[in-house]
Amino acid sequence: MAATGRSRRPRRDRVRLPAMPAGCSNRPMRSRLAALLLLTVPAALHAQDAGSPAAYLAQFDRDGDGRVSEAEYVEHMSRGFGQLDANGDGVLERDELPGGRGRPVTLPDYQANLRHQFRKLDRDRDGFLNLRELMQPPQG
Ligand SMILES: [Ca+2]
Ligand SMILES: [Ca+2]
Repeated sequence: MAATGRSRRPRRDRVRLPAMPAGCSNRPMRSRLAALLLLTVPAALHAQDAGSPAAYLAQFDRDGDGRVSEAEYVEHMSRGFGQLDANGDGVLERDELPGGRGRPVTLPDYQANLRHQFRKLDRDRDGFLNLRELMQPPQG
């Protein structure tokens, strides 16, 4: 192992968010992932609606410890799934997806993606999202 300051992360572990929702659809996997991300990304956007970042965090923070655990994150973000799942069958069909495109997404798929996103947001890897981590764009 090279003892340079920063180690290389395996590329395959990184999921890049499209800056624009449209655009990247060169592969089916891609567009599906893009659809998943579209469902889960707008955290920071919602926060502006919620009034303050702290109020936004409080929506996640069930146990009131001022930080968001993975379980809290997945639970809260999964509500969006329930809202989108108009017929309540646990699958987001194409017509239930934002933009009306992409492949069907099951709740386990969706939650796996949320966990993945949580790990990316948890910059200091303490297993919780603080306010700053929660509010950052889900990249890097
Ligand atoms: Ca908490
Ligand atoms: Ca953290």
